[in-house]
Amino acid sequence: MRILVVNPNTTASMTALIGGCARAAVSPGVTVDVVNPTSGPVSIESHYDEALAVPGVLEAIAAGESDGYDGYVIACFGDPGLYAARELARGPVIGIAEAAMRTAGYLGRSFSVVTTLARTLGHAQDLAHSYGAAERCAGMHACDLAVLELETDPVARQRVLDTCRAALAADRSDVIVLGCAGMADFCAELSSVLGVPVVDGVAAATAEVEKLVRLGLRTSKRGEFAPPPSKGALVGG
Ligand code: 5HY
Repeated sequence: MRILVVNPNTTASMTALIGGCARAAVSPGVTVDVVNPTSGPVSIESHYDEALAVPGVLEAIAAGESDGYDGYVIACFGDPGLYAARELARGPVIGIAEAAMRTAGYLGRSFSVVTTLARTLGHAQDLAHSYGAAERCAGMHACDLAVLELETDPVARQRVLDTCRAALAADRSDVIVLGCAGMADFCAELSSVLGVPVVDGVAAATAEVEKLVRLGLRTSKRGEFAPPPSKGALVGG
């Protein structure tokens, strides 16, 4: 089995971090490759960033189809390009936000999302509604850290921990969902300190792709996720 994980931003160190967490989530014998677009935003923190990132995500998925990958992860909490990617791919395509929210639903009555910048909270709420997870989401909270500060700020881990603790208290929730792929390597430590399940969407999504492929399940091509109508070459593309 071969899974392709796409980091939609162009920060190589974050792609490497994502790769390590994704590989730790799969069974022996499952190959996980990780890529990021060659051009696009270094981090995705706005609708504008997300719009700029989607073409690179779709190029990676199209290349993965040519290379025969069995399934895909979109490793950014906004799940950029998820539905378009499902139109291109034969196998499953799982975004880390959807995977994390659905996984959290198995572990407690309610979950809290802890993400980076407050400006992304609305989009995360929209995703929760679109995935049918909103009624299980007790609250969404921002650390007020930029995505790349997760790697560079020496107090980032403490900031994330403090925000998780405050979220659990304010929301009286049972589970934490990490709202950024860049938090993936904080997951085990946070869960140990907080004493609650902490879900990292990178691991959850990658394990979900393995499960679906192992069950012989693929994206349905019957309706919405059928291949896009051919439009010939992109004008000026
Ligand atoms: C992510 N941005 O997971 C999101 C997190 C966010 O570059 N990778 C990014 O803040 O939406």
